[in-house]
Amino acid sequence: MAARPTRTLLIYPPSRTQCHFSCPQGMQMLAAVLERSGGEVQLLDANAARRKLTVSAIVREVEKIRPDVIGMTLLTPLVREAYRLASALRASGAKLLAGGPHATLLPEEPLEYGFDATVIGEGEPTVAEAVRALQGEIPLDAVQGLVYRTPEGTIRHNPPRPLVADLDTLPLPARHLVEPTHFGPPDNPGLYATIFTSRGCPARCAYCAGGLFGKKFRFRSADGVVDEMIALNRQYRTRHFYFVDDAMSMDRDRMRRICNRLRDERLGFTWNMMTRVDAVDEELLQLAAAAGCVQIDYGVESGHPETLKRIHKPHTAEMVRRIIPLTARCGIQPVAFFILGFPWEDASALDVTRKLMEDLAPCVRFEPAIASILIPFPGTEIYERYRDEYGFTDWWLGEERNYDAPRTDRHPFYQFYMYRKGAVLDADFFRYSPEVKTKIDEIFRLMLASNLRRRKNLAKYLLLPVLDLSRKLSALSPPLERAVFKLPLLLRRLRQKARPV
Ligand code: B12
Ligand code: SF4
Repeated sequence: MAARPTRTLLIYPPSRTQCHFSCPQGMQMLAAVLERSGGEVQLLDANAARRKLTVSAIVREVEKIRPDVIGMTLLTPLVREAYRLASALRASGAKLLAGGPHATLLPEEPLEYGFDATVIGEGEPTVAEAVRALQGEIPLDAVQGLVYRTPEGTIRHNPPRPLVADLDTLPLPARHLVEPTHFGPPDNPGLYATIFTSRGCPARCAYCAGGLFGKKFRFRSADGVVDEMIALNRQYRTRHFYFVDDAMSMDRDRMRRICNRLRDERLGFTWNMMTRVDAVDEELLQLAAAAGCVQIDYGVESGHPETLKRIHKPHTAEMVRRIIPLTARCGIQPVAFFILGFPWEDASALDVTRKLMEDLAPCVRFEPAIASILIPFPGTEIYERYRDEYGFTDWWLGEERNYDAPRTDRHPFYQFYMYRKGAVLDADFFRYSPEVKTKIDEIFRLMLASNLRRRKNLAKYLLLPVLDLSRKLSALSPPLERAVFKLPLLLRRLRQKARPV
């Protein structure tokens, strides 16, 4: 009887605060490669919006699936849960393989927490060989890009794996393995699709935890990208797409070719992209709008010239002042991401950023996200430079500073509402002064007030006065604030549980 193919289960470990409206690209890409090499693959995203899974629920699933190898994606703030999961999965007998941004930055760490090997960087060229090696079919030392423990107990780093030279040679993500109703409502499961069209970035922003895909930009062909959109539309009726590249329009010629085809073929799709302020101009923005682009996310980060310089941002505040209103004039919603609280910033430096935000407010939508307060990710310049001074070495392994936890009990209602799942201010990586904390609060209020102006419901009028009352009461008497806002806090918590963001 022929041996059954190796069964690999790819798991995205649980986050205590986040959920996904589409299945992460990385898992689908790895699954496609494993299928191409003749293996059997299943996907388990513990953060699927309509099917969040806890560690014990995943263990039960694994008992049913009985995989030979389990591959896990490691992100820094989720790594504590991932290690807890790994230890719970040891009993299943499956070999454990780590990959993803955190595993790439610290490849030896997962080996201390129950993993058998780590794949560094891009997974596609390595994953199938790594699985075979873990099954004993080929020697572990024959797999480039693999880190593992030898039988003698020493850790071995094999030579690195070269980056994929031509992204068009990669298979399309294995979307057929994804259960769409785990991510979107039953009447519209293919809500939107994420597409990755380029990799790499030569910039080295001091806070950026990217770098997994190398310093050189690599791009898929324009036709390959549009063909994928058309195929998705035919198969899943998807009409809205979200390009998750770090800076999609860096190759402007390719961007023009993508837009020209979308416009000329009148496909009627809409799409969002992330890009850099220095990677667009008026002609490109007009073309993108005509081709269905409805939103562009820009990482503005700061309005303070010294901060922009110190974090090596490739744009200036003047460029932001020009490009963001221009994006809006072209009919595309600009969304701006900011990072507050760089360790050298005092309240007056934050005021400069605040001024830029006020100037942009009439046209921009702000994204007050978890990362709107600086997080020192391992491997970044910020982490290396400040970890000793502020004592946050290896913060992701402890509970105290792990912000992937809704520590709502400590927050007055207004903070809980504004930072949503954010406990980053609690983690207090950079021991902010009370003035800086107050300024950060004010700026979050500004972002919220600006976004509310666009809302068409009652929240537009009621929310800010309610939040301001909570703020005033908590300054006066925190116990009084807690008593008055007990019910709203409870309702808000329940709502977040029912419909996580
Ligand atoms: C889209 C995105 C999101 C979306 C995810 C939506 C979705 N459904 O996928 C949302 C908005 C939810 C999100 C949230 C967060 N994100 Co995010 N996100 C991204 C982004 C922009 C793209 C991810 C992607 O699809 N990449 C494309 C795929 C192909 O790459 P990949 O996932 O890395 O997988 C490849 C390799 O890593 C490797 N690999 C991955 N897993 C495995 C597993 C095995 C076994 C193997 C062998 C290999 C392997 O092979 C894959 C193929 O080459 C990246 C930036 C980036 N350029 O990657 C940030 C990024 C991954 N996010 C990041 C962070 C930190 C977060 C948050 C934790 C927020 C925060 N700032 O604290 C949250 C919570 C995490 C969560 N997902 O629950 C960081 C991770 C840094 C780190 N050190 O961990 C990144 C790198 C951004 C950055 N530059 O800082 N994110
Ligand atoms: S933040 Fe953006 S531009 Fe800066 S290094 Fe990261 S991916 Fe590149």
